[in-house]
Amino acid sequence: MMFSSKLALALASCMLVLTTSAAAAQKKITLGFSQIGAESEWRTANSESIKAAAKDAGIDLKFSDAQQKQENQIKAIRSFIAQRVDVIAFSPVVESGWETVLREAKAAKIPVILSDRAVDVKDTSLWVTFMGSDFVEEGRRAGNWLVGDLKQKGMNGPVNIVELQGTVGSAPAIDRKKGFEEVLAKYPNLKITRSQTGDFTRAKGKEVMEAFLKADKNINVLFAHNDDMAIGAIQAIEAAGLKPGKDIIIVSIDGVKGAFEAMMAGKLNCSVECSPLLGPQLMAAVKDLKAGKTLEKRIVTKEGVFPAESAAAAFPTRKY
Ligand code: GYE
Repeated sequence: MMFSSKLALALASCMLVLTTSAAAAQKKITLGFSQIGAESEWRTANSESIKAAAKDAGIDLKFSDAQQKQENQIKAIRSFIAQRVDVIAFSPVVESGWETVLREAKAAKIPVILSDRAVDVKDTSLWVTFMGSDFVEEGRRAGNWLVGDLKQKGMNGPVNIVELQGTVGSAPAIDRKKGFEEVLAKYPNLKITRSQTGDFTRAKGKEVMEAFLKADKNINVLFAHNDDMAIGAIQAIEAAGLKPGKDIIIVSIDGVKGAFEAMMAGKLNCSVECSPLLGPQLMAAVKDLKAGKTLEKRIVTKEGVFPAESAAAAFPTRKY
């Protein structure tokens, strides 16, 4: 009797261990992701990368599209907190205004990963890591490519540059401008004569370029903070009877398929790469966090520069 009750107890506890470990194995990690919207080819590729990588990693992804509105992102993050997800990640549409909601996530002990864009908060313990590109460096790369191209073309006189900025207050718009201007500062003959936001969209890029062209007959160069705005601007330039890529030199950022097509058609001169394929590294970070590992505070994406001459050779291997 003594023996059998001990055995029963051992068996019961053994089964308990088995069932709890099976439950743990079955309990998927949940990740709440707040995406900005679908403003560009880049963003669409980024969303696809995140969804595919979550599936591959067996992570339960709660994906929310904010349609370019910060208030929608804040709402989404609050709902992730209420649902008690394991990890929250988001791509902040603008840099400022995140303190309150990030403090709420911290109080709920849910770690937050910044994907693609940075936030401007004093207390950096409010997020665990920021993964994405170095946007200042991208701006510099665009500037340096331009300087080399002008030199090659023997354009030593005054050069008038118009700029299509990204979303006002966003990290890539602020930083790309900064990096580009840093290079221009060394060349007094290169001047930004007009600069306005095109909100990272084709439609806005086209509209603002139309206005630039109406007001100004002396535009030599267009620097667009992303390819989509450059592609919109190309339409405006053609509609004005000018040749994009020839009458106006165009350099933009992202390296999306549409940009490669424009380069191969001779309408875009250079695209600086910014990879949207952040999904796999995001899922790896989520798993590392759940395994109790400490993450690097900054994970930088590796990228290149594609002048038009290299477009046809690189095109078949492009993944976005
Ligand atoms: O360059 C642009 C998109 O944050 C890096 O956002 C991203 C930028 C990208 O809309 O096309």
